Amino acid sequence: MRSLVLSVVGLALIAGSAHGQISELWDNNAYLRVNTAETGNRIGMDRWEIDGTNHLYNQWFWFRIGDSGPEQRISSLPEFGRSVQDTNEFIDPRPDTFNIRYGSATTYWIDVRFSLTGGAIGSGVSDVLETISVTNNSGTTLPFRFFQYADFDLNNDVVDDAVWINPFNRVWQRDGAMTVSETVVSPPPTASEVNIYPTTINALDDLLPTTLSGASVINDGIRRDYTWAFQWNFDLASGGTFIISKDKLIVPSPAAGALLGIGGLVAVRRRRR
Ligand SMILES: [Ca+2]
Ligand SMILES: [Ca+2]
Ligand SMILES: [Ca+2]
Ligand SMILES: [Ca+2]
Repeated sequence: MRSLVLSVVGLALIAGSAHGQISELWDNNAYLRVNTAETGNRIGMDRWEIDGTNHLYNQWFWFRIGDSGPEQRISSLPEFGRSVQDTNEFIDPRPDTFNIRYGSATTYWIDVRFSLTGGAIGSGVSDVLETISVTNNSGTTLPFRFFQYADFDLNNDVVDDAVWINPFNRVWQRDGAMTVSETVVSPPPTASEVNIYPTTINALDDLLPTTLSGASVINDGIRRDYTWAFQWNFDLASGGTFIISKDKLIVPSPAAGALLGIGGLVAVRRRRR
């Protein structure tokens, strides 16, 4: 009996180590890293460097089915597969796009895709396009509560000036002249919050069901370690797919709050000529 238990534990350790992978992307002046092996708070996308300066502690995804019990990290599900791709070989022949699939053919798939676009060397500008797809394979409708959590530490130090979400589908965080913004292209989230590390990630990792608070701004002149999160609640019919599309942009300009998406990249470049 004891040896049977030990061998089961051994198999679990081997299965666990298969998740121990780091994926890397590069494009022009930008570098992005995804570390799904991490079991501490710095899980998932854990590095976004622009012109050699890191601006990200981490970003990752949690979910719950129904309104009771804890959330779980998507990386606690079985990893079905992952890949990196080069989508612009004539501009930059390194991998710029990351895909990963969690889940199973009898429950659900959770697919995540990150596409990195760098700016010109020295521009301080970069963009990440993100797509999350949840597909229900279970044969019954599932009430998903899906969470995105982001902890940017701009300019490679933990404290930043301010963070705000408005109107529930855009977020900005600023440190001096550096701003990160995110636009949720579709669909609008059900709830969101800004907070101070580690309140939100502790809520996502605890044993209770979490609903984001709606707190929309922290801008009182005190520099702190800010985080933000979005939540989507959706009933997903068997065979259905729910797709979340969004865009993150880092720009070295305090006016970046008005400059969202690729249009913002173009505007900044034009103004600098
Ligand atoms: Ca490339
Ligand atoms: Ca900072
Ligand atoms: Ca929780
Ligand atoms: Ca932070």
